[in-house]
Amino acid sequence: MANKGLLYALGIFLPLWTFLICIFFKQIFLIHKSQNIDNSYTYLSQRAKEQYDSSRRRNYLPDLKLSRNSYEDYTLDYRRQDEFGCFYQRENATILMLVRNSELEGALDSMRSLEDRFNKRYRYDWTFLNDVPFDQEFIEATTAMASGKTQYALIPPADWNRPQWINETLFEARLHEMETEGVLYGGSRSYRNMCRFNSGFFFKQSILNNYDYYFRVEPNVEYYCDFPYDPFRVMRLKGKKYGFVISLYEYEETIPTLWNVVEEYLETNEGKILSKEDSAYAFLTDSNLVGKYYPVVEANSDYNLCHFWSNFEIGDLNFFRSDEYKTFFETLDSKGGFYYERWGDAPVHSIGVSLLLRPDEIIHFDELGYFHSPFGTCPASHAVRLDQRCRCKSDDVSVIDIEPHSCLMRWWKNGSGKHFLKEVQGKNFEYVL
Ligand SMILES: Nc1nc2c(ncn2[C@@H]2O[C@H](COP(=O)(O)OP(=O)(O)O)[C@@H](O)[C@H]2O)c(=O)[nH]1
Ligand SMILES: [Mg+2]
Repeated sequence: MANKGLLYALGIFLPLWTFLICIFFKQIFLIHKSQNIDNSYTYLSQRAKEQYDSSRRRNYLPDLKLSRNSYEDYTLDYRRQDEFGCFYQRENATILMLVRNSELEGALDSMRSLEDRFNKRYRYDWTFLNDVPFDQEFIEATTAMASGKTQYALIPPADWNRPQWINETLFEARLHEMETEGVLYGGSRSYRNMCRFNSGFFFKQSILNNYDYYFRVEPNVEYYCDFPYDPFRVMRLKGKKYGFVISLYEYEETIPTLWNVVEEYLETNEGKILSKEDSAYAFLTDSNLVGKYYPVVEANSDYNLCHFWSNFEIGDLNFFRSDEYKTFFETLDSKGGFYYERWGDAPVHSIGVSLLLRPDEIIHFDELGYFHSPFGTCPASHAVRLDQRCRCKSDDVSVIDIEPHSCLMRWWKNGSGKHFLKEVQGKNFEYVL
């Protein structure tokens, strides 16, 4: 009877016990597995933290090169404490925005982005310019958004408005014509004032008198990555006078006669300015095959239409204040092309700096991710993007860097060059485009 009872008990309880034991081991297994997953997550995040966080702090990593895509003999590691215990030194520079009251929201978006990515650590002044008085709301909101001092200036009418000597009948006719042809901003009067002001007058504003460098910012732009250095400091220490991030082809219908005037200027000033060989003249005129591409548009003059996109620019104000640039601007201005055509400040600055500076005085900031509709730039290296907390991908459709309509490859070829990491390894492979 006892055996029968035992068998009966086993018969009922054995499957139950087996079931319970299975569950027990399964739980152990799952706990173990999740611990493994947790461990691997911990390991991965720890590794990323070591790799990127510490490099951001830069306290105990080897010096970083100025550009992770280019090779520099020495570094510009500003983020270390100096001997006075101060982390960030500032240059004599200001961030500069020409803006309308109605663009407040866009101005704040740009400010928030630049403060986050760069300026909150340096607290550079913000200077705002307008052709009409800024309103209270604009001043309040932008001052609240800035980490540094803010200042506001009204542009004198003589620096903004169409000069008296512009032939009104011709001007109106051209305006109408360009509007009918669908030229971008072809029918806009204020856009022309803005382009002429940015070409020849912004640096004359008395509010900028005591600064050496400016960083132009427009409403509705975004800076995709943390700045790995203070670009103003790079400019000063490396003797740069103009910095850009995007370069592309200009719409020729906005500047049909600009290059003729430039050629006149070159002839008249021969011997007084850099020779074509010493300047970046070739960047403006090379229309040969570069890499896989010819220029996307065949220009009617020797100018290949390449220009630096001036909604982002960092420049040396003393260069723009120089007699050479003054003569250059005045020659162009005297022809009336800012009004009879629609010359943009981007080609004017670009031609000016390319003719009057040595290529090594112009810098392409290739780590500063940036977006101004419709184009952007994003660092090509995955490691750089993580290191600098970038919010872009280099294959985003808007990223123009090595697209056919970008002039960047022409800059690498004809400007201050492009060097690649392979050279660092001492093999001295030159990448020839
Ligand atoms: N104060 C003022 N700023 C202007 C005016 N027109 C354009 N801007 C500014 O000039 C810059 C270029 O103008 P934007 O409309 O962005 O031209 P786009 O970038 O060429 O499409 C921006 O910073 C604008 O805020 C204007 O009439 N008055
Ligand atoms: Mg704009």
